[in-house]
Amino acid sequence: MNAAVDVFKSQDSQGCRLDALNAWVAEVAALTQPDHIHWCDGSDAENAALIARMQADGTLLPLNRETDPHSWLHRSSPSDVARVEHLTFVCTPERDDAGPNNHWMAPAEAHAKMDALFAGCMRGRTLYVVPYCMGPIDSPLARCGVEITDSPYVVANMRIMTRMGAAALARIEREGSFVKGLHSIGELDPERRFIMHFPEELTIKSYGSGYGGNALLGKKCHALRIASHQARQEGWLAEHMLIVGIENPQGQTHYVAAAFPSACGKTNLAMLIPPEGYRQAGWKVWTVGDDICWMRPGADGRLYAINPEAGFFGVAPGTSDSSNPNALATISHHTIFTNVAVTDEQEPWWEGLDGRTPALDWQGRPYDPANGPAAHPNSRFTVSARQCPSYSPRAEDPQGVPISAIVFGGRRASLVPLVFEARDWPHGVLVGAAMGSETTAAATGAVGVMRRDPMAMKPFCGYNFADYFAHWLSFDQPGAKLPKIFHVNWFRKGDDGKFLWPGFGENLRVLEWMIKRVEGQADAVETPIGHLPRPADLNLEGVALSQEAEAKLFGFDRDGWRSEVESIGAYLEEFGGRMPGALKGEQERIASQLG
Ligand code: GTP
Ligand code: SPV
Ligand code: MN
Repeated sequence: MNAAVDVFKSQDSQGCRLDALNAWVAEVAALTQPDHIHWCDGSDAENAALIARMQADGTLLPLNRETDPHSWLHRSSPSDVARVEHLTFVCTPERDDAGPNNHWMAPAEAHAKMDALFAGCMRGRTLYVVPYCMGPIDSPLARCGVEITDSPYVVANMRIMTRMGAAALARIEREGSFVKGLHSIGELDPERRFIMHFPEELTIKSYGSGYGGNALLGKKCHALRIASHQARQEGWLAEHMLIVGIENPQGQTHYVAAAFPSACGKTNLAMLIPPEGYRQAGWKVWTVGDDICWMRPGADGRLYAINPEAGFFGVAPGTSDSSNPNALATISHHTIFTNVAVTDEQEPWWEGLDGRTPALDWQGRPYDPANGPAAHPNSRFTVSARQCPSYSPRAEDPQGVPISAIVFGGRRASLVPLVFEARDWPHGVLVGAAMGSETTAAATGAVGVMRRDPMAMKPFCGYNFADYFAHWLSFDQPGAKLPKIFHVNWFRKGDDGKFLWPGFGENLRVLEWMIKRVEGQADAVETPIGHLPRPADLNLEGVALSQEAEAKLFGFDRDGWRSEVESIGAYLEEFGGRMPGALKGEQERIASQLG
């Protein structure tokens, strides 16, 4: 497959629109010195050859052919298991354009640093040119990119996560523009690992990691950090949101977009299975996307959204037949598992799956509870969205789906009630900007520490949050028919430290209330923080909530909110004069109502 060093894709075409791509590939090849260059076409034959090669060198380990046909296990380097936010940079000419929410480096310095790492790094390796499209290939909302990588594992994952190959290359040839992503796994040395973004140059350089968000450059690097910058210039939004369709018994479907921080429930909500009573009544749930949402106003003033991805890179631990049967069905074949455990029958296994005891842990050692969890807490599956039983028939609609409600949420053990509704769009933007959540294993560092994570974009916004909030506020224009904005918290804990809300499928009860609010058919109580339902406003039939649970999930703690809103004010201050006055005004208004 890699016999020829084919630097140029179409050398013979005159004035070809791939000139820029050809020139870049030649430049990167001269820098990185690969033994071979392979242009990916995305075909089955190409994928089979890559997989055979990875099986031969141990990058992919076979799983049980009967229970998990065409699925593979990848064990990463133990020091390369999550995103590295402290090594991720936004490199704008002006530091202030990246904002206090990003690590910043001057572009020239960052290029020099990265190019020194890339020099000669592909000697003895194959350079893969991976053309991809984020979004349905025929969608005006979609955008293309090309990732150059020396990792066949990255190629195989990109093939699942994006529209990769010949069709994407044809679109790039037509449009002439694309995002450039250069990636090498390098030596997988955490000391020589950087993820650099150059939004003005539509360029990404990533070195030293093979992990998802650091290495699959179409995902967080392109579809969020670079795309958020483009979206601001072009009048749309690139968000860390799932997209789900909720069909009521009358057959009407409302689409909801929800931003929760990493490992806080997006995949689960996107694939929700209605509780028994709802199923019988005719409720259905349709998955459009589980991680990223691109949306823009349509001619009718509503926001229309696409999922730029073609697959799911989902958290394995906690996925079970009771929590997420749709995910379990989705990953029953043609799935790449990364850092899960295996049973003695070579079946993939993780904490929360079932009562079995695994044979080998995620590092391939005989399982010993003294070594910690069998599966890494951030172990993941990569799988095509088309395998999902609830995959929406509208998921590939080039025009996107109209959004009725936007939901923000995080892990908040205390204070924050189950659900509340923002008064209007500017208040909703404040609710998103004020989001807080306890950190998870999706990024390296301490787990369970509360931090501000506005709109679940703290690790992913490619520019200054103050400008980002201003961009959000700018959608509130005459003629706009904007979604209602809500905030949820599935993770409120009781005095015993246990979750008070059953979560998962039961979350549909909360979504039903939201949809009824959108339709003007449900009640709520007005408080300074927004509209809260009373327990009677939700359908709680069949849910046994203790008195403590009911009080905490539906209660409004004025004193607690007074200090929360004060801390939100202090957070907004961190952005200085660049913070839009309208947002500070919202915060001040709520603070004064709280007294
Ligand atoms: P990323 O892929 O990192 O962006 O994460 P995500 O937001 O898609 O998170 P995911 O749905 O994979 O959930 C992460 C963890 O939260 C899993 O262990 C789930 O079991 C757990 N979880 C999801 N939904 C709920 C819920 O409603 N209640 C509770 N208690 N846990 C949940
Ligand atoms: C997240 O961390 O939010 C993920 C996984 O969705 S990654 O692709 O690694 O960013
Ligand atoms: Mn995510």
